[in-house]
Amino acid sequence: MNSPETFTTVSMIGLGYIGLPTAAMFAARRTKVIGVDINAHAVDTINQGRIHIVEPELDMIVHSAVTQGWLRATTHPEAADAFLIAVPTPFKGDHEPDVSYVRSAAESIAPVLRKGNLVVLESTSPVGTTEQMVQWLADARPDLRFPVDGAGDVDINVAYCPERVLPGHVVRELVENDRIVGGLTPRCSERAVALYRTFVKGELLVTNARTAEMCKLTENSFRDVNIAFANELSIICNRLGINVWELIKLANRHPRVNVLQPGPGVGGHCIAVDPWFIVHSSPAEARLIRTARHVNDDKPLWVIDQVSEAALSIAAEKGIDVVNVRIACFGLAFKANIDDLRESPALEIAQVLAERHPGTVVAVEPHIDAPPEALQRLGVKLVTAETALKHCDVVVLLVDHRQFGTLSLAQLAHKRVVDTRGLTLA
Ligand code: SAJ
Repeated sequence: MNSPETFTTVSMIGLGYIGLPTAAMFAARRTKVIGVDINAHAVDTINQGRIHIVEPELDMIVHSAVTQGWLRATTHPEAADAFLIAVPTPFKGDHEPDVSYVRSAAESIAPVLRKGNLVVLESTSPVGTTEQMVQWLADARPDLRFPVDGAGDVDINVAYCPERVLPGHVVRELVENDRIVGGLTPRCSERAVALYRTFVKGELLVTNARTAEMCKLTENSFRDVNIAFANELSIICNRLGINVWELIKLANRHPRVNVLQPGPGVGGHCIAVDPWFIVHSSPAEARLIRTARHVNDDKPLWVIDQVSEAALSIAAEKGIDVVNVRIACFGLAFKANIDDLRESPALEIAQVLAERHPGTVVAVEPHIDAPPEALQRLGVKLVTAETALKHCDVVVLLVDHRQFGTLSLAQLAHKRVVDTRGLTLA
């Protein structure tokens, strides 16, 4: 059987926030990469040496990989030595994991698989998905032997290796972070380690596929539970008249305490999604993990209530109708110093406020050029911080962008401030 430790051609299925940077990393190490995506626009953009996502440094790496011929994108899988799958795994209905993109990806590569190939799933997945994926591959290719039920003598090696990079730092973290490699057999792990060694400088830690799947879910659930703790504390402290940011700073001086930061809620589509995969697999047992999700999901509503209270008191002071109170939302992104508005609690809050106060809400978001459509429809304008401060009655600080660090207390004097990030109180 031909199962080399060197991989001449790697195929990346899914060219999004993880797939494209990973493809670029292999290409930068002079491995031939065939990138595959169902999005023809993404494929065309990449083939022109450009990128369709925002990630620091990635544009230059992709540009040189494409112009030097190491990276090429296509909408149809082609033969390769290794296939990596990085497609979305959202949830549907009542937080039920949707692995249909993994299934489509597996079925799309099945016809071009050859003896000696390695297939690695990178998408965040419910426990058991890698085994399920092997079954889909085996059903499509009965002529090949797959590592089903622990079979050792196989034609195709399969492993799970979750990504764990932080948006905004992807290029560095892809190289430096340790990674978990969960092969369906020890030989599968060995080959996956050899593949990632192409560009990973961090440690490659070997386990089985189910543990690797659960490890990824655990990392993001750990963060979610800890953010929920901080968010709950912020609500309790508000009731008790305590500055939560000062409190956390003081508590964190204990050598074994490290409380995270409260915010307007948890955004992005990793931390707010992945814990549900654990809850779905063990609904009776995952009590804390489920509650943390609810605490974080409810936080934007609490912020909206705070803004409504502030607006009511301004309206009473000025003798105007509450709908005419002018509100400025500082930040729309899901976290600091990025332009990513996906699943952003800040955006959700701005939207509800704009519905309640038609025509009087403005947004300040230094990382985008125009308000997203949902806000445009509601008449929300994007303005500078200066303009916002000049015209508004209530300032809602939603994202701790670097640019907002320079807001002075003098500028905020005479305003009602709802500070969800501790920008004025830290
Ligand atoms: N947040 C807080 N308080 C905090 C930290 C974060 O409110 O103290 C909020 C952020 O504002 C944001 C959300 O949580 O709305 C998520 O931000 P994040 O920086 O915690 O994480 P992501 O979603 O950008 O990336 C996470 C990372 N996971 C962990 O840190 C355990 C990253 O390493 C993963 O690769 C990524 O999820 C993923 O793709 O799964």
